[in-house]
Amino acid sequence: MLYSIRMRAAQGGAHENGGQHISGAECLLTEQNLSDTAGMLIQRALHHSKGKADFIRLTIENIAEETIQTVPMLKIESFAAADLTEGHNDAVQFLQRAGISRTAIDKAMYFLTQLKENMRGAVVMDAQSGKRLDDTGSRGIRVTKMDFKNPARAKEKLNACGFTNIHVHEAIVLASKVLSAPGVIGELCWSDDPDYIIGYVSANGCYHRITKMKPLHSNQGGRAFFVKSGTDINALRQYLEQQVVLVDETL
Ligand code: PML
Repeated sequence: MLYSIRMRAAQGGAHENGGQHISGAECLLTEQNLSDTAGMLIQRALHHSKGKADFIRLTIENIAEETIQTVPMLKIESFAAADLTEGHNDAVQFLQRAGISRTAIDKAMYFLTQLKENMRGAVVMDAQSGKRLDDTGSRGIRVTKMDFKNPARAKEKLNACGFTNIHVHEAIVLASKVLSAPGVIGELCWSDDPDYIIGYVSANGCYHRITKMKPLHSNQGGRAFFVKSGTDINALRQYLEQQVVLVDETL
């Protein structure tokens, strides 16, 4: 039997009461591993580069096995950018190759670099016009209920290719789920952690990992999903927030 465990942590009280988002993480696991993982997630919330959380929410939910969907892991390619301009130019190129317009890309870049407050979820944009299509405001759409199908095996494979940190392990799971969603053709992301400047573009079955996507010490980061015109945004949100997905690196 599988359980979903999710941690969300904030400083200054709960998120819904104005607390500043500090950390979030999740995995799917068996009952035997729940307690250890809960402890690990709490430690993560208490020791974060964005500060010490004073509000931590842990959610544990049983998952009906027959509802789980399995999707392939994206392949990963790494690009060493000399500076931010080169990193952003690389990102533009990968997104354009997927058929996303320059207007939409520029709007997403502008959105992510101008964020005034921390946005935990993602914005959804029309891949041609760049119009924001979700109605979630500063909350954004939050991708949850996902993990590797076999976490030990997948991490071993990623580590062997030099992708050794928790950011890339978690991001590849999320990006694989997002690109498997109906209507999504690309994603642009960089972290809001002040000490983490790597970001990625996922498109065309590939996670393009780009080494410089934002200035060091900046806490402006987030995600934009690009969708085909006519995508059913409610169905998309339901898939991203509710559908349990396992990512299989052998497919
Ligand atoms: C995040 O952790 O918020 C996003 C991380 C994006 C880059 C992960 C990587 O490939 O190192």
